[in-house]
Amino acid sequence: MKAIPPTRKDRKKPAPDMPKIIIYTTKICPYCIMAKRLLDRKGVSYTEINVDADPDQREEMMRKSKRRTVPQIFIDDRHIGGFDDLYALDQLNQLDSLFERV
Ligand SMILES: N[C@@H](CCC(=O)N[C@@H](CS)C(=O)NCC(=O)O)C(=O)O
Repeated sequence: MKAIPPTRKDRKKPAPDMPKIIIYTTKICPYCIMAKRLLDRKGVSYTEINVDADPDQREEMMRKSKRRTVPQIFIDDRHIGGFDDLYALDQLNQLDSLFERV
């Protein structure tokens, strides 16, 4: 059978150049839910690391953030903090620009 050349529509779009967002969470955590809701509203994708059953990841979260509470949010290697910090950045209109790369 003859191969059909890809149409414009079939061609893959380049992946958007988004920063890597990591959110450390636990299962029962209202602040984590609020933080994820805010990120969802922003339409950004993120990696969630649940530290409930993973002491190594919890250790890493505490080492990187110097905090014990969840959530802890990182955009690329920049530590944002918890939900309050994320929300405050958004209120100051300083969050959206962190999702963009130049
Ligand atoms: N101000 C923090 C509050 C975070 C917080 O209190 N998280 C709770 C879970 S929802 C927690 O980690 N509690 C355990 C602890 O305080 O050690 C934020 O906005 O992220």
